[in-house]
Amino acid sequence: MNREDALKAVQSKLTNQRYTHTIGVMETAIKLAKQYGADEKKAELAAIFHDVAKCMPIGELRDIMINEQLAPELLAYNKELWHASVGAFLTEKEFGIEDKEILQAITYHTSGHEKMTLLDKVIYVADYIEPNRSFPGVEEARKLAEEDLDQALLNALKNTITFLIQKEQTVYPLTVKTYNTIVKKQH
Ligand code: DGI
Ligand code: FE
Ligand code: FE
Ligand code: FE
Repeated sequence: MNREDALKAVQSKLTNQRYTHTIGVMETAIKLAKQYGADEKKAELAAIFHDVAKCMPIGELRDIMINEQLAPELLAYNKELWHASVGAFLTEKEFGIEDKEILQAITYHTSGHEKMTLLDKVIYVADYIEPNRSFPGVEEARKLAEEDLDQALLNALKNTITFLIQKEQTVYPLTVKTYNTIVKKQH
């Protein structure tokens, strides 16, 4: 699917703000893919579809998760995580994108996972630092992404987990496993 058709496909499913975020992730993902040698076309498509399910009603997300038996363990955790699995499902079933690397990057864009590929990392980091994001620490996160993709990934996971703990929210075990895997590689 070309960029124009992909953008048109997701636009009707997203609020204006979420669409703007998606464009930002797309541009950032292409830039990171160029810099770190990931497939730019796959980065573009994964970025365009990564949040395709983000604006759906929670009940609808839950129904799809149950009916399609997508990651049942996710249902016991925060609903913020559900759009990633459902997004990958819709990207394949509704929009016909069958590339497994693209679908995997979408599935794990919120939690990460233990064996992240270059493309998975590019999407995870692009989602975190795209130009429309503003939160304390985003400048540092952007600087790290220019220097070292793994450091940028670790920083984003660290901040996300810290933020969740501060708000006394549950942390999905896979998010912690991802963090552990990266820390172990560093030492
Ligand atoms: O969809 P986006 O807002 O672009 O970004 P995202 O899909 O990376 O993250 C969505 C939200 O999910 C964000 O507020 C952080 C939260 N999140 C990430 N990992 C976990 C999590 N929430 C919980 N409860 N547990 C996690 O492990
Ligand atoms: Fe998301
Ligand atoms: Fe993210
Ligand atoms: Fe996103």
